[in-house]
Amino acid sequence: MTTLPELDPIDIRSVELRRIALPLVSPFRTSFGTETTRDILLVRVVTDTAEGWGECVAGNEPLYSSEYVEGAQHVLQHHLVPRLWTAGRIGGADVADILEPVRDHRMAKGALEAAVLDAQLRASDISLAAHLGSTRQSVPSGVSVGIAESIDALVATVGGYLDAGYVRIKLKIEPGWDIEPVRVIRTTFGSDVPLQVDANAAFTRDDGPLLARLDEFGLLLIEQPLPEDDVTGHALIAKQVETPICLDESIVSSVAAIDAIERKACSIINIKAGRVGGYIEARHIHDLCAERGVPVWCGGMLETGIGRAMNVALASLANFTLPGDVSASDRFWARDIVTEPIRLEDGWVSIPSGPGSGVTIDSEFLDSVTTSRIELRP
Ligand code: SMG
Ligand code: MG
Repeated sequence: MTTLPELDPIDIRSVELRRIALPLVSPFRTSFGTETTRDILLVRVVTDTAEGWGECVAGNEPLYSSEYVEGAQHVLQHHLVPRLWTAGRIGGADVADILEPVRDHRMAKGALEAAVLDAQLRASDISLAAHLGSTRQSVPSGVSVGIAESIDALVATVGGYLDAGYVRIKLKIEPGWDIEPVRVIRTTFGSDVPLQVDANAAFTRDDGPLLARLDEFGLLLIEQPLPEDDVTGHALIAKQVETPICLDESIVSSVAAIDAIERKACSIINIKAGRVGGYIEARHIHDLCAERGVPVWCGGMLETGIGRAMNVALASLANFTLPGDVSASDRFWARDIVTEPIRLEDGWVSIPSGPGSGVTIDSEFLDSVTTSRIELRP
């Protein structure tokens, strides 16, 4: 198991569960649906010396995975936060063990762990990046492009992101929006643009020959072509295509990561802290992939500046060798809820260096987008 530097434990006085509604700058369509406004659950942990924030990546509906925001709030309120009250002084590294009796609900657990870790790191004056073992000051920024209304609209959108400086493009695909969009993007922007696709589980075991038609376009990877639980199916697809298969939804833990690697279901892994239950498990998966020679990259879940800053810190670890979905805040938000939104500088984003996540909440704006708030105490 990954060991991180020891930090002094903290005394948690209260936990706030806050929901905000934040409209996206433009609708984001994937194979499972279209999002226009995000209903986001934030977790705030208060101690006598510091406070910490975590962001829950569960979606409005259980479409990306079985978790969804209302369910995450329920499990946090009734099953996860109460377990902290009996644990005494703790730190971020204790949270997973304390919550272990509760099955799954990794996005909810990850948000709580992030808030505890953020508070603890702020109390210790250490950045999340330094704590996780960051090796860089900035990371290259990739952008995820939704399924468009038309091929022309897709070309315009991708052109805009390339002009903005994004160093890697990911196209969302689904049956019927697969070969053609990739072909047109390649023809329009050339073969030098680092390009990959993400199916969000929309294909079947029979689609090997179709997916093999993507080989001629020199993609970095094909992400999650089949359903989450079909690890063997991914291994079958991997034998039929030359493009590396990358798993996202299937990798819910370090155990799942090792299983997928050993079964040759993927040769690249997308790491999302929320999907695996927190940044510490994410770091553990990073380490075990490094030991096995499997490159990783940092995924995104349309986070606000809180989760985005933490993702960027994670993405600065050594084995994150492919550009992540760590785009600038303005990729999704007209205004972020933090005072230092993530910005693109020549296609790269900087790793926040301040304590914890390194970002400061814009309290006035946060209050203006808040839809509900509850405070939990021992
Ligand atoms: O945050 O840049 C982002 C979004 C990246 O495409 C992205 N995420 O499957 O990788 C993925 C999707 C999941 C989010 S769709 C709700
Ligand atoms: Mg994905």
